[in-house]
Parts: sequence; structure tokens; C-alpha cells
Amino acid sequence: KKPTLAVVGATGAVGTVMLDLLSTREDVWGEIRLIASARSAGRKLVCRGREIEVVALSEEAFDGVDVAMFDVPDEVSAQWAPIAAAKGAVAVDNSGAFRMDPDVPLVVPEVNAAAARNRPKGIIANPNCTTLTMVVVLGALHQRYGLSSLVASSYQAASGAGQPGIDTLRAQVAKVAGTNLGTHPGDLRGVVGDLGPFPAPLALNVVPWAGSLKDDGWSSEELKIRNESRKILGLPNLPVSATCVRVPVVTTHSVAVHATFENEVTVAGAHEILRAAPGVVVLDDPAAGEFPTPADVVGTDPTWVGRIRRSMDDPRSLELFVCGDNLRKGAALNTAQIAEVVAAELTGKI
Ligand code: 2RA
Repeated sequence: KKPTLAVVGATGAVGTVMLDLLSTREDVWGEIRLIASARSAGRKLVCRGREIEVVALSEEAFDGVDVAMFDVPDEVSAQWAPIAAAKGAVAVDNSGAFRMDPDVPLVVPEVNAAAARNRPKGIIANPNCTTLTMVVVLGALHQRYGLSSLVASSYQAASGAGQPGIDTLRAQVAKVAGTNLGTHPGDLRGVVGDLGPFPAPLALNVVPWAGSLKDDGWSSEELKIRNESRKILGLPNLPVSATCVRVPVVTTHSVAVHATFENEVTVAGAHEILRAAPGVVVLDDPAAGEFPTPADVVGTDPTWVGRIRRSMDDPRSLELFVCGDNLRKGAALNTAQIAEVVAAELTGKI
């Protein structure tokens, strides 16, 4: 019998992409149950060509569920993922609630699929979208060259801050289009209106901030890159420095990566490794103007990588530019892939 899947948070930004993915990926699921807050209960959404009525989040909603995906805020996952697990479901959680819990595996199927089997709490965590933008590429390079340190600078899209992020960027862009703004200090402030979830105007600007303030001036987003990369790659002492920046892009995060390895690297070797890596597309021909950009990558599944160079000052270091759709591989797709790994396990296929 095909396993029963619950999608918790089916009406949110990531949930919407999830229903689209479930309609187009191999159909490994029996019943698909859509769960959301009481406010959204009764709404009908289309998945796999059929209308499904959304049910309210409750203990009973998990009756008979084999795998429950959570695309909800941290506090909702913190409360409900253990309830789903106690009712016998494997919870695949896309919030930050469990990512660094030592009893919860943090899984990227292309890098550490086997970790999904060891889940003492019945919960598997999905990484943050910025980590996911680069970690498939890093995992492949690490296997061959041995990663020894990492410097990452992100260029994060507005949709990382959810629907309010998208709405704020669109409203601001409408206000600045066709003006002379952006030519004097501070002239955008006051004109763009509501800053929404961002601490400064995002239209015609870049904002060196994502997430919340942590110790010593680091942002939560920067700490996630460090802690999650270490856990996924199994390198608990990996030196990692990150700077996270929000850019006026609707969807698709980019990261400029400076990665240092134990062994000498070559550009040809990196190309060969990354061309063979599942889930990665190499687009790296600057002479032809070919490199990944968010505008070309949005809506696609792979991690795209280009601008691959060997550091001029260190034969063990590579510079790369990666782009990935933060709502697909960065969220819904990786969650779906983890759930499919569990489905294969539950049906004895792996
Ligand atoms: C962001 N990574 O882009 C966050 C969302 N989880 O804001």
C-alpha cells in the first residue's frame, strides 16, 4: 500500500509550491491530506489534478498518516511535529525548530540521505534555504577534495521572508519605477513606504541583513549557514564565515562561495565533479556571457553553479557562484525529496 502523506501548512507560500511539486513528481503517495490552521479549513486546493478539502490542524488530522511534512512557523512545528511523530508518522520539518537538535537528522538527499534513517524522535529536519542553495555543490566537492574552510556571501531573495517579503518588494518597486530615486543619500527612505520585513528599503538597494540579531553582531541567518553546513557535511569544526545580504529579487537565492580544501583543486576537476553531481547544473562560460542568475534559475529544481575559478593566491581554494530557487530546492523540493526517501524505506524499496 502506498503511504499516506499529510502536508501541514498547505496554504502557505511553500505549501503552494509543494502542491505543485506533488502534482509533477513521481506519485509515490496514496492519500494526500492537506492540513492548515482552522482559518483555512474547508478551503479546496488542487493536487494531482483533484480537489482536496483542507482540514484543520488537530491530533485526529494525523490518524493513519505515515509521513507528515511541516511548512509552518517554528513554534507551530515545535508543538505539532512531536504530536504527529507520537501518532506514528515520520515528521519532515521545514522550520528551524529541530535543525540543530542532535537527535534530529538534518538531511539533503544528494549529500546525506542515509542520515534520514536515524531519527530517534521520529522527526527529520529540512535545512534553511540559504544553506540549501550551496550545500549540494559543497557536498560533491568535499567528497573529492575534503573541505577545510568556507566563506559565503549570500544574495537573498525577498520571498525568503515569505509572502510579506514579496508584497513589500513589489509595492516598493512600483513606487520607485520611473523616478530619479537612488541618486542621493536616503532619498529612497520615506518614498518606498512600508519596509515590511526588511530593515531598509529593498527596491533599488541591497540590505546586509537577514534574520534576527544574535551574539557579537552575527545574524541568525549567518549562524544557520555555519551550523547547518557543519551538521550536514559531518564536519563539526569546519571554519565558516557568512555574510547574508537581501537583494531586490523576488525568488531565488544566490551565494558567492570561497571554499578551501585539504587538497589542491583545478577548475577542470571541479567542472567534472559538479557535472556528475546529482541535482547540479554547471553553467560556466563567461566568454559567452553564461553564468547562473536568479532571473533564469527561478522555477527550476537544480542548484546552478558558475564563475568557477581557482583562487589566485591559494591552489587549494575555489571561488564559485551558486543560485537555487529558495522555494523549491530551498524549501518544498528538499522536503519532498526527504519524504520520498522515507516513503521508499517504508515500502521496502531501499
Ligand atoms: C530568508 N532563509 O531568506 C530565510 C528564510 N528561511 O529570509
